[in-house]
Amino acid sequence: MTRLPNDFLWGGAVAAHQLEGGWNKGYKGVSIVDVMTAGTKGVPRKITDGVLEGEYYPNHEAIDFYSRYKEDIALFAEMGFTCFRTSIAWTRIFPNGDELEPNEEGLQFYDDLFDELLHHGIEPVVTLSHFEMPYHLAKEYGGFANRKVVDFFVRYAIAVMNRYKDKVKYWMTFNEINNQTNTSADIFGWTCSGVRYSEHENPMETMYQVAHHELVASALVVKEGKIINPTFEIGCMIAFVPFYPYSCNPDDVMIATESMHERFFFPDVHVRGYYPSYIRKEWERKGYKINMEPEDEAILKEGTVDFIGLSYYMSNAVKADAETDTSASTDGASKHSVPNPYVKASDWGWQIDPVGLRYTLVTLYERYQLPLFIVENGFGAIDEMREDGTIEDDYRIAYLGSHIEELKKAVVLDGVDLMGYTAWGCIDVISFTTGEMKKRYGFIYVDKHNDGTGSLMRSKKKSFHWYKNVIATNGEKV
Ligand code: P53
Repeated sequence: MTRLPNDFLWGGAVAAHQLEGGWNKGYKGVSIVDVMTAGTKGVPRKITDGVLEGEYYPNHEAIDFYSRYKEDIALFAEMGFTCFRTSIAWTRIFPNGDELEPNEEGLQFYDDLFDELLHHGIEPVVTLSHFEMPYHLAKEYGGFANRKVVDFFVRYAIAVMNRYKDKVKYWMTFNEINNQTNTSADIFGWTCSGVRYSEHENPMETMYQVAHHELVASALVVKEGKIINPTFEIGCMIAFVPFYPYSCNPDDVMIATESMHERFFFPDVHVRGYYPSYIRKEWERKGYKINMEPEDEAILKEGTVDFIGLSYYMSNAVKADAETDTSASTDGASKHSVPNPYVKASDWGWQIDPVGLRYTLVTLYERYQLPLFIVENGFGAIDEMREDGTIEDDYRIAYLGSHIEELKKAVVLDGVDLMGYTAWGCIDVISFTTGEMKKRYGFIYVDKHNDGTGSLMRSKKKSFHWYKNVIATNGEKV
């Protein structure tokens, strides 16, 4: 094969909370993201105790996709998307999370959304949990630290998989489930699991307990999903920021290997259905006691995933004798991270490395031999609209183009089985890590600003026309 396969899926990716808005419409409940304020580079977002008067919560309105999705989907169709990745807001379906019956208005919203996509020949790719569990479950139950939340999640997943069984074929369970291995910044545990690790006596031990609950929940959902529709393809989703050894000093190489365990831990369990030896050894060494039910071992084994969804934005380098503070970092760094002198960073400090994408694909494919799906990749930048209304985002075209070139090598030269590519934030959305609007990823510009002002009008950027051509030529013209 010298080209990408003809059925390669091309599209864009978003998450419900980052674009829908309508945070209290259609009987939607308050989600964990609805209590997060806006930050900026180096200034973390605050997590408030409920929705407070006088605070600005950027996700409450976001870009109002909730009422404008038809217009936006028409633009995606114009670019030639063959798939579109979004998430279902759990709080639209079960507003508090512990109800027995789903909310019909919420279910209807996604019915209409998926119908609109299918009408344009766009395949929906759906994440069940993308940083938005009901706030009630975080506040009253302690989030996924509590085993009961597994049952609530499975109930929610079954409700939507049943409802959309003839509309959605591709599913993923937990978005970037591995973000929470950084327990020193509360945003990650909060958004992955509704847990603030800083409040726990031993954050890492709690993190593994939470992880176990989510891995069991994911496996149960895979099992149930296959009963609902055996043709479902159900994957996991990992934020893959590879760690390179800073040098060929064997100590650096070994620290990179150890650091990569942070990346492999979750997919190792999702794909193989059991805990890897290095984790069992870590638990033993540190005296961690992770509570497991007798049936869990079988559940993990029987609920392994069909494919691996991944996000790729950057790489990281580690040095054995470095000490880094990661408490305010959003760049996938570990305590041994150092800047890589061979690559440049974005304005938000994310290190740009297209070759790292091929390295990631090859590494994952050789380890797991499962189909891979790049469900996020993109470049967050400040875009300037000119007087005539045009936006010349050549830097974004350069970023995406160089990454697409590398993914092609992974398929054509290395034989990686790659299902598709969805560019992150195909329309400008609220930044996850900072809550800003000015960190933009889109092919479509949205007139909205950090302070919440703006007309919400949509405009095509230069990259819109570029991506359309990439898709039309199945990646040949980059
Ligand atoms: P924003 C770290 C490393 C790679 C991906 O982020 C990451 C992160 C942050 O945890 O997150 C993903 O908007 C996430 C999206 C998010 C996107 O990256 O902060 O799945 O929800 O918007 C980009 O620039």
